[in-house]
Amino acid sequence: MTSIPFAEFKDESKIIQADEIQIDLPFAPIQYYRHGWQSWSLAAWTNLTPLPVQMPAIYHSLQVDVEHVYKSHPNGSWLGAVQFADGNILLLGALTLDTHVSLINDVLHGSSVADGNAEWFISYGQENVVFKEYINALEIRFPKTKKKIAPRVWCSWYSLYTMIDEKILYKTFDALGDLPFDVLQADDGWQKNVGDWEANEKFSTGMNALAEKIKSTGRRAGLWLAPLIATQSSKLFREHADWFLRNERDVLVSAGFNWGEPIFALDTTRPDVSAWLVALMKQVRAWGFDYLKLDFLYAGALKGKRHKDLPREAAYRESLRVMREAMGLDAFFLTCGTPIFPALGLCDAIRVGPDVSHEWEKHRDAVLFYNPSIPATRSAIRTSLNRLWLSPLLHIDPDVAYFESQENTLAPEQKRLLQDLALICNFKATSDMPQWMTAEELENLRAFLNLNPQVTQTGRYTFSIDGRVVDFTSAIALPTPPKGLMKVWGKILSWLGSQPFVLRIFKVMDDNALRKRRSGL
Ligand code: 9PG
Repeated sequence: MTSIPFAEFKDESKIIQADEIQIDLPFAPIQYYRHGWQSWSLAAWTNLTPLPVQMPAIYHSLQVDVEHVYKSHPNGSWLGAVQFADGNILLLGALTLDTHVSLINDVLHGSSVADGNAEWFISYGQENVVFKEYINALEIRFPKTKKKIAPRVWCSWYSLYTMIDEKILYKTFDALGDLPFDVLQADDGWQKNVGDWEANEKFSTGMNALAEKIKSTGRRAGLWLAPLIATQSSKLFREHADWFLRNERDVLVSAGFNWGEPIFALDTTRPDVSAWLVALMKQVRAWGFDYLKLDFLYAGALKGKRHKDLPREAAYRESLRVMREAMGLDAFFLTCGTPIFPALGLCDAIRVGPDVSHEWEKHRDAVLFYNPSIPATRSAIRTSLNRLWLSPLLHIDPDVAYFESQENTLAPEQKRLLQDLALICNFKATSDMPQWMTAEELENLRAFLNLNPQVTQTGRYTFSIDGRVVDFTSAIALPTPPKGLMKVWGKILSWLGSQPFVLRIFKVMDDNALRKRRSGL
């Protein structure tokens, strides 16, 4: 254990090699910066009282780092920071993977599970200066890939969800007319199953034809895949059960529950799995797609007994390197649901928050479940804004913005916040169906896509965009944790929400609502 006195980094930041490190805080802190493990995990400045454990537990492996979810002290992945009453902050941030930071009784602790090579950056001072210095140090360890311009993307997810077919997509691509999009991206719904990455019966003319259709409109073709997971019902899982990650007791490691069934994680350190991933990436490129959104990537970094005995994040990073090489540097590579640090330097863009939704916030999810990872616009804005400091390293994707009001309950000012966030991140995407939009909304979308505003940050959550003041404070606060009967009610609902049969009923209801939504198209 290495202990670093305040005097050593008070005036100048410091880099220290140590597997375990601790810093006695010089003053009492008032806030802690928690940095969640993957895209969908919370990043936020919070007070020092423990946060409730987010529910339902069935989603833990899919939303947070399960290895740390029950810790009550403020903690986070790779870095942690405290703020003092005078406004200054103290940051302890790793420069290596497989590291974690916690605050226990006014002592910041950094720990590592990869023995012998952990390295830490320590700095004290003004928040923006400290994070800038940290980024500079990170950039040396995780050199950025040559920065491409972030394309303007239309993605199918946030309107049609899994209810896509080639007829509706082709119609939509035509209806997008000459709107200045660079990429049209098909999301979840084209594949036979999660794990079986072939066109399903709704894409009967095949994936080549889909890419061709997109390219005929003058845009690049984008595709969603979740290459590191498979559902229980997939052919991949049934035929290659030995490819999937198991724990020390030889039990399959859960990668969560989605699409109405359990999902499992590939052991990417197996040579046969790695060869399969390479072939998959080449196949997707051969179909004609060169914008790849790879999703549910956290599964590659779950704890388990791997073929090669590597720390879990190192194993995951190696799988990203393999996929990156196979897809080629000329592809635009967006990682999603990804542990943040292992992806640095290997992708072009990273999703930095949970999914948006056509609702601001659901009381059940935000308050009763205390879950900041379930899709909701407010949660997406909160976590993305708290990860803006990453932007010098790579493109940061705050998820899509909305413009239409037919299928959307966001207030105009809430939609505006999402649009402004996209301008600040300089990553513009939407899923809005032109068929649902008024002439005015279409013009707003066009103006947004054409805009390259002057952005200055004026405070932690305030900005000036071409001279206009934008304040995100209303999106930032976390709900007050439920107490008494509300807490009990939350637990009951969460128990119900962890029952596969209940989740299947919800899925049937969601699918019906979706079918109704798209019936007019
Ligand atoms: C496709 C989608 C979209 C979306 C991704 C990802 O249960 N969850 O917490 C959960 C979070 C995110 C999520 C799905 C489930 O969405 O972020 O853009 O591609 O997958 O299935």
